[in-house]
Amino acid sequence: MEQAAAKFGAEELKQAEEQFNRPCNFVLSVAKLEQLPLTEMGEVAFAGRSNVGKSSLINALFNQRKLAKTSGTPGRTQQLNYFNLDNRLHLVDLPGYGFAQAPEALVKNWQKLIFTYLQGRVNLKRVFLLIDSRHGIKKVDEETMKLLDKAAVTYQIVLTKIDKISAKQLAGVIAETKEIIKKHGAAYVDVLATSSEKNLGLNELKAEICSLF
Ligand SMILES: Nc1nc2c(ncn2[C@@H]2O[C@H](COP(=O)(O)OP(=O)(O)OP(=O)(O)O)[C@@H](O)[C@H]2O)c(=O)[nH]1
Ligand SMILES: [Mg+2]
Repeated sequence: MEQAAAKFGAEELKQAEEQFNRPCNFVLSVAKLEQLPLTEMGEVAFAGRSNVGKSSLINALFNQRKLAKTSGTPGRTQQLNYFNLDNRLHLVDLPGYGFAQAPEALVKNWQKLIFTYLQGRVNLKRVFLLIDSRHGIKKVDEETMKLLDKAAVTYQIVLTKIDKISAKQLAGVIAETKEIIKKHGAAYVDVLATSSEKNLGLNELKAEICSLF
C-alpha cells in the first residue's frame, strides 16, 4: 500500500484516539526474561536507539506526562517496562540500543535481554522501530532490522521528533527510509511520522495499534 495518505479515515482515527483515552497503567519492569508476564494479552513494543524518544512516545500516546520515565540522558530506560491499556493490550517500552557509555557488561546484558525478547515473545504483534527523523536509519538500526527480519517479527518504522525538521527534510527522510525498507522482508511498508512534543501523527499510530487488536 502506498503512503499513509489516507490509510485511516477520520472516523477510525477518532475511534483510535478514544481507545487511548481509556484507563492505562504501569504494570511492571522486567529485568530478566523469566519475569515476562504470563498472559494471553497481545502486546506491541517500542524499540530504537537510546534517546530516540520511545518513552516520550508512550507517554504521548497515553496523553500522560510521566507514566514512562524520560530523560535527556541516553540509557534512561534499562528494563522492559509494561503498560496496560484498558486490560486489552500491553505496550512495552524497551531499553534503547546503541548506547555505549554505560559499563560494557551492562550494555551487553540489556542487548541480550532486548534481542531475546524480540525474537522469542509469542504475544508480540508488532514492533515499532523508532528512528530519529533528524538522523534517519543508521547502521545500528539496520542491524536491528536484520535481526527482526530473521526472527520474522513484523516491524514498522516510526520517525520521531519531526517538530525538529522542516516539511522538506521530512519528505526526504521518508523517501530514504522507504528505500531502505524495501530491502527488509519483515518491515511494514508504511512509515509513520510523529512528534510527541507537538502531538503529531499520534492518532495514526494509535489507529495502527488498534488495527492489530
Ligand atoms: N523536540 C522533541 N523532543 C523529543 C521528542 N520526543 C522525545 N524528545 C526528547 O528526547 C529525549 C529522549 O527522550 P526519551 O523518551 O527519554 O528517549 P528514549 O528513547 O526512551 O531513551 P532511552 O530510554 O534512553 O532509550 C528527551 O529529552 C525528550 O524530551 C519529540 O517529539 N520532540
Ligand atoms: Mg526510555
